[in-house]
Amino acid sequence: MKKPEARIEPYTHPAAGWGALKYVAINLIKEKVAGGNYKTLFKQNQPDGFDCPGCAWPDREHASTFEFCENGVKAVAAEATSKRVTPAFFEQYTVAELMTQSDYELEQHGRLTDPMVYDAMLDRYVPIGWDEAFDLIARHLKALDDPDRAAFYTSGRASNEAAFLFQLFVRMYGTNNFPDCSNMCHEATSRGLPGTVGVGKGTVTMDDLEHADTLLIFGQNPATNHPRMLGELRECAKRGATIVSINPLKERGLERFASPQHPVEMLTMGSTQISSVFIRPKVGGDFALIKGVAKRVIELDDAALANGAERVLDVDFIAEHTVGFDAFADDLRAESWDTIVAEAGVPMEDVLKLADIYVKGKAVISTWGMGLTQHKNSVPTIQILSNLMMMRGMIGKRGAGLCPVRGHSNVQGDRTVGIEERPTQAFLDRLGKVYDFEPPREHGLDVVNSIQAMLDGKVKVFIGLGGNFSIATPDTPRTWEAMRSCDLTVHITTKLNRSHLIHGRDALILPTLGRTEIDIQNGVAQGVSVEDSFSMVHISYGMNKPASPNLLSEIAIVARMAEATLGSAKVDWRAQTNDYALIRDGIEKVFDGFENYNERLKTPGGFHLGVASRDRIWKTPSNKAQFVVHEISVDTPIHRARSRHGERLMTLMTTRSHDQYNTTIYGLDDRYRGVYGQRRVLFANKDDLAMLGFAAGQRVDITSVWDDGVERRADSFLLVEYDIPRGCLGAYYPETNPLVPLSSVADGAGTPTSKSIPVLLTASVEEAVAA
Ligand SMILES: Nc1nc2c(c(=O)[nH]1)N[C@H]1C(S)=C(S)[C@@H](COP(=O)(O)OP(=O)(O)OC[C@H]3O[C@@H](n4cnc5c(=O)[nH]c(N)nc54)[C@H](O)[C@@H]3O)O[C@H]1N2
Ligand SMILES: Nc1nc2c(c(=O)[nH]1)N[C@H]1C(S)=C(S)[C@@H](COP(=O)(O)OP(=O)(O)OC[C@H]3O[C@@H](n4cnc5c(=O)[nH]c(N)nc54)[C@H](O)[C@@H]3O)O[C@H]1N2
Ligand SMILES: [Mo]
Repeated sequence: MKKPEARIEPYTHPAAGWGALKYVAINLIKEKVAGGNYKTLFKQNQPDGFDCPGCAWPDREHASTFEFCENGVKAVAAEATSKRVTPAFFEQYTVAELMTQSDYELEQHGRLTDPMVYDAMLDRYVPIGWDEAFDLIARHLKALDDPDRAAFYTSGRASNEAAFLFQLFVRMYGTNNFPDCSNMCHEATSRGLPGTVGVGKGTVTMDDLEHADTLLIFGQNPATNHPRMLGELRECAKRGATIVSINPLKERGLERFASPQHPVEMLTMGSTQISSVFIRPKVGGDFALIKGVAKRVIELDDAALANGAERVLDVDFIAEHTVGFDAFADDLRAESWDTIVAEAGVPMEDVLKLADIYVKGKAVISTWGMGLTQHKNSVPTIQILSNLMMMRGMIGKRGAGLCPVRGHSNVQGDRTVGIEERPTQAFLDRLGKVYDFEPPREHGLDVVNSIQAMLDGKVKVFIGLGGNFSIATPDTPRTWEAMRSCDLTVHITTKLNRSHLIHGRDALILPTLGRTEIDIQNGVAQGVSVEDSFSMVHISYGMNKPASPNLLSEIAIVARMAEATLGSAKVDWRAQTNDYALIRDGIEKVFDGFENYNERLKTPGGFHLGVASRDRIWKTPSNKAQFVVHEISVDTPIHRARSRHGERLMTLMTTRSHDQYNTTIYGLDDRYRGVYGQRRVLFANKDDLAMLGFAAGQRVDITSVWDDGVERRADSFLLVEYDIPRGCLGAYYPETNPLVPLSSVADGAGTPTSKSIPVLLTASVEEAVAA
């Protein structure tokens, strides 16, 4: 493979546009997508096609026109690649040899074709029959003295059917140990919102987006991670809506956008301005910023009241629908502006400007991504944001609402159908009744706690339904030690990744169909269903020929694991595999909102699952939306580290580049941020570079500051001068995951704090040696 030229070159064009088309062509060639599979791209998100495995942004009524999305194409092309990882491939390399390849190289080998088992004598993966593989799993699971000694991971691409069957199998086996990617992603949303509005999901739909006059986009980079969202934002901007980006970085894609859907814009080299206002808190400054805005709303309302002007608060909404407002308002009045400004890292004018925009809005939507959810105070941040929206009744009315933008295409659906380590007793009662068994009642392990339990010798079997656990998770060396201490690791997967190489004593790689592939069971093509960020559930049918005749669907793999482990006395697992409609019947019986599931999936575009808070029904203990009081913490690990190390202490955020899908690296460019041919870069403020005595272009080593005596480092990052607030640094995930301490998590959510890592920089040892 020719190594691409590494360079830094600021990007001056609008997002998407011709640049995106060019990159699409490059990707299709690189992935060697076979002729017939090109047509798949045009069936993405079509009524009779498949759900894009890219992201969880909803589809415009599962659109009838082809919605062009560069990163959607990359996701599809990665699955439709004609490259294959066959048993012959595994014969060529020992696992130790494969370990020397980069994550990018591992991914580039293509689709896995056959089930493989680890042979310790050879240090190689060798072929295994499916039956033997399931027997091996069953033997390990049955040998454990307690079902809680196994952990069952789910990544958010798994369909509702696969996820539901997986949780049924695991709960019948006897544990609630369900670490999932959501634990690292929107967990703070799922834990925070129930405390304020009762439901851990967003309240808006596409119709609301069409009627909003103000959009506040917190900590999100849609041009890269939810490109189809830009099409919607473009419409909003054209309509005259005010779009504010609240982000330490001025992400290029939120400035200007050229829509490939609109030929005139493309041909005239035109573009649409997206965000009109950029508010740039320091990393982790959102809680203080939002609290400042809320305080200002109170001040404006007090003034309006004094002058007999129109109230700023929605007093009717507050009176009829909420509890706790007085204590909340008192706390805001008592909060110090100095603390707000210092902790938000923005000038007072910015707080006032944001408050002004918010109170002028008649229909305000707040969206958010990982910039809000991966900090120690993420749960309070989500709660104060929903409280801010409640102050003006911006929930459950047309054009307004809460809009967490999920990551994986079915991460929301997986949680809906029971992938949840902290299940409610009511759900367990119902599941147990429908399937005639006594489910485990104790709460189980999330991602971080699973890793800790492995380190403590308490979890010995790991089974992963998709994902790349060893790379996506924090504290890489400790996580690897944890995984290697297992008796058995199993990965149900489409492509080779590092997690397959960080294995237990016994290890299996079980290759599966991707969502773009035709899934025939019992002679009939099966569809699966997924739920997007707007709680729309729809069916998805694969179109491509499977990558290998020896692949099983995820559902078949789960069912056969279950059958081998538990037998078929309670559930006829084979029947479920033969007809996925039977699994949906089960989902319908266990969960509200899925009435006539199979029938309703036939509606083009699917159906809305119903979100109580959207209808102003508050599923909280008080049956009202709740205002909650949180203080601005000035004693966080970051504060403590800074008091020890002074201004040299930096806060590091880890984000995605434009050429990756989480741990899957498609290419080495991040063109909107001007980075080409490399990933080990570190964005830093010019004044910080001067203060630290470094220059752009120099390489540095990064060390985390944590109090457990463990050295955590990531070496040799190229310093790039960047427009980022002082005291903050940015780098890509997953290269920086060794820096995230396992014990550094969001309070109440357990999410690794991947967006706020206290670090110090030193000149790279490599560089020092060379000099
Ligand atoms: N092409 C592509 N699409 C994807 C993915 C992918 O990797 N590639 N991943 C999918 C998944 S699983 C997810 S969860 C989503 C992720 O989508 P995003 O939420 O957009 O994820 P990130 O790139 O991690 O970071 C988002 C933004 O947070 C900002 N940020 C960092 N720290 C802070 C902070 O303290 N405050 C604020 N306000 N902003 C901050 C960063 O500058 C960045 O713009 O995308 C999904 N879609
Ligand atoms: N430092 C840092 N760490 C982070 C984040 C961050 O922003 N910063 N983000 C976090 C977030 S938001 C998330 S969601 C996690 C992601 O964590 P994961 O979901 O575990 O990771 P992915 O990279 O999405 O998983 C990719 C792998 O999934 C497999 N795969 C792909 N498609 C399919 C399929 O259809 N079926 C099956 N069975 N397997 C498939 C392929 O083998 C591929 O290699 O990472 C988290 N980690
Ligand atoms: Mo995610």
